[in-house]
Amino acid sequence: RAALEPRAERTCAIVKPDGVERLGRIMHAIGETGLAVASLRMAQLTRGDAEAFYGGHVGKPFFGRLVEFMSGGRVVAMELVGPGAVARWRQALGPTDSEQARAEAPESIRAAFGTDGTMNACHGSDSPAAAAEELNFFFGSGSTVRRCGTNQGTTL
Ligand code: RTP
Ligand code: MG
Repeated sequence: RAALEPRAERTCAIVKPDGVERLGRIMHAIGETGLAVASLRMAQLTRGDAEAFYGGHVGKPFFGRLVEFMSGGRVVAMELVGPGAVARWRQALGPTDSEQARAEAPESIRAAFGTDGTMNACHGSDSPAAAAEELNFFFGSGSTVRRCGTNQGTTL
């Protein structure tokens, strides 16, 4: 019966600009989580987009660095769906700091693909409510995020 089935949850994953260079390998790692890719979009964030997306971090010492990084190249945003998607994806990512990930979670995506504390390959929503907001940011009908990966001018 539907009520007894594990509840399908959704999360917002982003392959950050440093991860896009190794997108194929990261997609393979996403496949290994068992989560389904329900939506996918390549985009180029402006500084304003990055400030809005990470608005909860305004004022933190790393905020400027984070905004420069996230708007410095293309990203790939995805909607991942499956039981416990939020926690499952964050578990696959490992700790925020890539060096800490290599020490504490060597099998994790950030251990394999991240560089340091800011350039850490991928993002994951930290709650179902955050996931809903973030998915709306990239995939909602009112999204103003600039698409790329079209045949009309993507610059590699
Ligand atoms: P995310 O939101 O990207 O999935 O990462 P998170 O939850 O693991 O970490 P959070 O605290 O939300 O930080 C957001 C992103 O800001 C950058 N950051 N840099 N000390 C630093 O240089 C620093 N701390 C955080 C990272 O890109 C981090 O993922
Ligand atoms: Mg976060």
